[in-house]
Amino acid sequence: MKTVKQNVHYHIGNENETDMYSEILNGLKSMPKSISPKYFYDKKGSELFEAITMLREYYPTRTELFILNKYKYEMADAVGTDSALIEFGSGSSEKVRTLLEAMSDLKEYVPIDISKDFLYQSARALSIEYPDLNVHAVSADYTAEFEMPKLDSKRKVVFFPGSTIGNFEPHEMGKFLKQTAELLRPGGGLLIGVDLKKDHAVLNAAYNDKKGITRDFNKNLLNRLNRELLANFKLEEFSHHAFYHAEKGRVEMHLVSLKDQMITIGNEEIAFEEGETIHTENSYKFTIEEFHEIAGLCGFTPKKVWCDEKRWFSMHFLEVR
Ligand code: AVJ
Repeated sequence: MKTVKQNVHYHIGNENETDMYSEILNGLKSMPKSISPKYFYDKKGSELFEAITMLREYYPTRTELFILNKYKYEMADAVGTDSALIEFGSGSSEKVRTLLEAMSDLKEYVPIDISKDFLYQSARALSIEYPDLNVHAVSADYTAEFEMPKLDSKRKVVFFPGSTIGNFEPHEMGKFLKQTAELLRPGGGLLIGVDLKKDHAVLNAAYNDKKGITRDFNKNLLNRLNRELLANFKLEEFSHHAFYHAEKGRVEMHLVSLKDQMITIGNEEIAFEEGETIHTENSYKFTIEEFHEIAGLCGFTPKKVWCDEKRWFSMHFLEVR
């Protein structure tokens, strides 16, 4: 039997300590009602998000991949030759493959993701494709504290694509960036995808696609609560509402109750008024200057920015002071 050379190592960075039921119940008892967007991504939700990234109206994924592919050699240069590349929320490690095309000398790649089985499987697959790369898969919630494996490289660079940073509230974003700066140490780098402010019609269309995939993605959250938390939401009694809130600089997604109704979840009851919403996501948009200012306050010095021609999406390289 022929064995395939693999340099893949598995680590537990932290254990998930949040209790989904109490967290969601808290959100549903709050005024206004809300649920964290992290709960979108069960199996069906991840598949629906994947389908969203292929929609004509949803420009971010396609645009970021275009920027990555066009400037991968400049990005590789910024990362340098004796750096370990650490990816937050690596998923299937699809985007990093574009970078790796320009980084034949990279020695260590550290994908970090909360969904352990999928992470380990993706790390194994990547390791077969790149037999000389040391892959350290870390199962962890990267927004909390986690333990890093021991690395050989002199410098660390975090890769954080997808504009996932837009899901954080301003105070969470600050906390996250400071925590990342601490992990990286002075001289370390951050390569991050940031979605930009633009024509409101473009933003509204991206979260209200014609095929209704974003609607299904939003409403799938109710299916998940029905299944996993023994709730009894009727999907036809809620509608998808997504819009750009210019003053707040964010796209908001909500689920709107179409009538006065009572919902059971586990052994609790939640009352909804007609028109009342569950706020399910914020997706903040930035100008390049706004992002530089926030990152600057958190210990980073902006080094380089890459954009598409329309300036719809940006990728930044920053260094810890
Ligand atoms: C994965 C958080 C970047 O905010 O655009 C897509 C998720 N929500 N359509 C985004 C999402 C609705 C996406 N992020």
